[in-house]
Amino acid sequence: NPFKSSDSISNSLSVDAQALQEQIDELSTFSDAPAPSVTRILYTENDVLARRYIKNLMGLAGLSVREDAVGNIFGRWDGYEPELTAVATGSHIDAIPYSGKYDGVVGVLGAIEAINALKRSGFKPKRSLEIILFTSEEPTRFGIGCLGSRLLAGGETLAEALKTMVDGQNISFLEAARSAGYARDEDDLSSVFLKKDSYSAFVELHIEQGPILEKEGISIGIVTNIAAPASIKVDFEGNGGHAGGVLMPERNDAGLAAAELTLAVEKHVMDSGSIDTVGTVGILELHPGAINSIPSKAHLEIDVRDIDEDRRNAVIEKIHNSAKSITKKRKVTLSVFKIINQDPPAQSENSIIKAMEAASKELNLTRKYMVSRAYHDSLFMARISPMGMIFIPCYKGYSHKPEEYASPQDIENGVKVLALTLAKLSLS
Ligand code: HGY
Ligand code: MN
Ligand code: MN
Ligand code: MN
Repeated sequence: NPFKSSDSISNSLSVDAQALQEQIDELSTFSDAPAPSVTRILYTENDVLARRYIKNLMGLAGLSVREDAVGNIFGRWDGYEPELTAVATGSHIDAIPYSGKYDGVVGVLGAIEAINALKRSGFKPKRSLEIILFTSEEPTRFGIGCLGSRLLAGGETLAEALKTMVDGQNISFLEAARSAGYARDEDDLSSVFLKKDSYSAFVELHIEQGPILEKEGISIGIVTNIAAPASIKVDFEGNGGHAGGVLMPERNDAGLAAAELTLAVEKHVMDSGSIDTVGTVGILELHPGAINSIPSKAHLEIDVRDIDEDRRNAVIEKIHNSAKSITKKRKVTLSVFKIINQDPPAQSENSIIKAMEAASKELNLTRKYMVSRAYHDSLFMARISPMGMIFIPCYKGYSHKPEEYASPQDIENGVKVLALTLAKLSLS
């Protein structure tokens, strides 16, 4: 191995930024929404086409490719001591409706290009390097985020729940998985669970999805911890009725109950005592959804996060109490109040933070420690492996919308830091 240490690699690393940009653009065409938006939902035809595109690039990079029962895809570069636990990296390529083309994608295509750059530099890994394409990071189709990485981290309750889970069109998870060529002849998904020490390190490259790096003109974000996400589903039910014929004192309007709870979410979040608490009602559906019919049912989905788990849980408690008091005051029924996920935050591993910092320094890139307010597959990989995340700036912090953008230079910087970090961790 011409490189006994990783610092001699930094000046021989060459990233093909143009090819990478072309791949990002080509991948974005596998979408159910017209450009520049991207919609790519788990197990849909465009998801399958995108997966095929990535598997092909993994093959061209000389990686051996395997897939698990739910479609997590692994591309491996064997090290010269293959019996050692491997170093992993990766991210996701699924995209929520009408979003952008960089979220997740930079950490998958960028990881393949990082491997290509290491190969071009003559580097030989001691620990094998493995790229993971997590099967679905977004919650869009089955209402729970990080489905693939939760299972890899040993999500027993999720594996059980998936046997009966259906999407908005009443298609079961297993049916959808099988339509994409996964979950053959097995209802039991425990084969997906990874053993505890499968990896000596896991590192994810991702756009910041926030404005700090761009605003401060800093090239690299070194993530110290990932905020704790939670999601809640709520249904209110009332008698509904004719918008003209029913006088106001006779009504128990489910839509108004949902509106009041939505404002209560904002109030409890704002009163948490910290700017780090955030809350969103991203889904609010009224039934029957006719202008002249009093809503008889309202469905809302609440996303609450904080870097402090107890503070977040206290807000959830208050939201639940508000839902109950609104129910009494408006004489509606609270037919559903279901916490879908209430996850702890994750801390990055110090040794990985040091490796990412050293890599950024060797590449003369400005860097900054920061929190990830978005969740990522890293949040769950942290349960079975030491974890680290590398952020690159994105335009005005935009994400989850078509204006999402990261420059080829910023992407190249991120790929180089990832490549150098993987090299260091592989030789450790
Ligand atoms: O919502 C999130 O934080 C992630 O981007 N899915
Ligand atoms: Mn996302
Ligand atoms: Mn993402
Ligand atoms: Mn994410």
